[in-house]
Amino acid sequence: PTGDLLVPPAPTAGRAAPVARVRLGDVVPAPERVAPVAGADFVLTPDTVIRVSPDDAARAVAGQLADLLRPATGYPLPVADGTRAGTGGDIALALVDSADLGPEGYRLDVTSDGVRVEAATGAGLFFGVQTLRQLLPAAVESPTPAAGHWVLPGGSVSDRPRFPYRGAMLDVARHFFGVPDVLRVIDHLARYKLNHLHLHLTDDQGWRIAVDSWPRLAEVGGAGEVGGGPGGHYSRDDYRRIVAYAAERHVTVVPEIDLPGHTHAALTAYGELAPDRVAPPPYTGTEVGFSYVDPTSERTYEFVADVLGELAALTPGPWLHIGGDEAFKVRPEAYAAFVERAQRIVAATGRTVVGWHQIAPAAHSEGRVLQWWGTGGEDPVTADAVRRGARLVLSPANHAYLDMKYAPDTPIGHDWAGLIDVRRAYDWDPGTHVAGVPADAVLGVEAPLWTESVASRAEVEFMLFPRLPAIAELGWSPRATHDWAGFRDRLAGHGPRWAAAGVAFHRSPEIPWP
Ligand code: TNX
Repeated sequence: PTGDLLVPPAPTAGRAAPVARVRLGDVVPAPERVAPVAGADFVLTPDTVIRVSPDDAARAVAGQLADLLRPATGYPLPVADGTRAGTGGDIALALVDSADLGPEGYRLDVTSDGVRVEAATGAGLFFGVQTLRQLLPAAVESPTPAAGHWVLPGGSVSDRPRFPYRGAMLDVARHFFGVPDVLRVIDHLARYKLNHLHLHLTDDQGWRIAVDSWPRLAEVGGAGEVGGGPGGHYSRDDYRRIVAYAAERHVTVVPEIDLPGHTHAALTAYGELAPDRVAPPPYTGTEVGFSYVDPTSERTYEFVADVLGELAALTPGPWLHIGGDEAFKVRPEAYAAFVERAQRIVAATGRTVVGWHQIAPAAHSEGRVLQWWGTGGEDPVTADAVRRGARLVLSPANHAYLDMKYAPDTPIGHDWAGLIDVRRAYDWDPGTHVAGVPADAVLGVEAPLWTESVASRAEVEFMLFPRLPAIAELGWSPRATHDWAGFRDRLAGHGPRWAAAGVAFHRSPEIPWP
């Protein structure tokens, strides 16, 4: 009877399991090595147990795996200590001592007997689990029980990232996004093995983080946004929640306080920081480059030290981003002096400074990172800063800016850096992109989402998907895997996953969606 086709066969020993519909290589970002084995597919059943090596990192990832799989499968998937060889039917997660997997790598083995993920760290196990998740049918993304043959394709994957820094930026200043929206973005990063969330916390239109020593920044400076909406800000506890949720997913939060320009919202709260000492009215437009804090005033540096000090205390990660872009009204010498002082203030907090590449002319400071958003391939000033010791995070605006339109008829977004379809987001090489910058000076990649025209969670997702996975693949996958046709086909399989998960996305015509 045809009705039987809908019922998953009972996976008793000796019985042929259904063949997986996802192939082992259908993973985004592309893994370093994939070796399929025919006839070795694994079937998840109501009796599957998740077994872990007896340590907290493996237990934590096992809990996350169970949380991912339970809603759609409806299976109990208990987590138990002890990975035993020779017991069939289980998923094992094991921390192992292995130098070649590195701090984020993993190995995944699928046989008809069981699944095993090995890594040297919790992060590696977590990324291995993201791969495992993509190898199950798309229906696994459903938040409610779904019909599915829960089959994983047989074989092994061994994998680790090309670059240590793989990120996305969310501009919460132009439009404010509440904690649940930010947590959902973190989930999206985790799916694609991105490990940094850059929060653009301040700009002309809003100041989004509570600062105890300067309370009006958030109370007054946070009460608006582009277009005149109510805005908002994160309390210290909100911010801690975001940081903790990210950390559980091996994502580091990179907070940005944009200085000395893009500071109009701060000036509305504290006129004493303004060059003319007069607090201006709020700004709800989308121009850039008109505002700055007075670089000749000592009060400005007290403000910078107080804000960055509080932010460092709330932020366990190593980075503090000081912005530095588009301070058009500050003369170059005053600008460089300001940046050098801000870099020293960051160093005093024990953190490493990140800034947009405009900070390149300033003196080097230990470890500093420039976020490059140019549109060409030539930038002698940035290349010189790299020779003086800076490293780069690449966010070329004409490839990686997720606020650019996909096509002329994209309903939201900009086009000053051109139109960015999926192929344009994918077809460049972070290792060779900027002339005179060697691959070993490239820390990684980041896809920024500016939000002048992006006002809701659905609009965020529409701009992220399907381009974010392209940038993620550039950050993670070895260059040898780079291949547009292959990427396009792998990416196509993610449409049904996003649909099942309720994620809005742009149905780019270049992708052969099923
Ligand atoms: C430039 S690129 C900016 C942002 C805007 C963005 C819009 C950079 C560091 N600054 O202030 O939001 O363009 O695409």
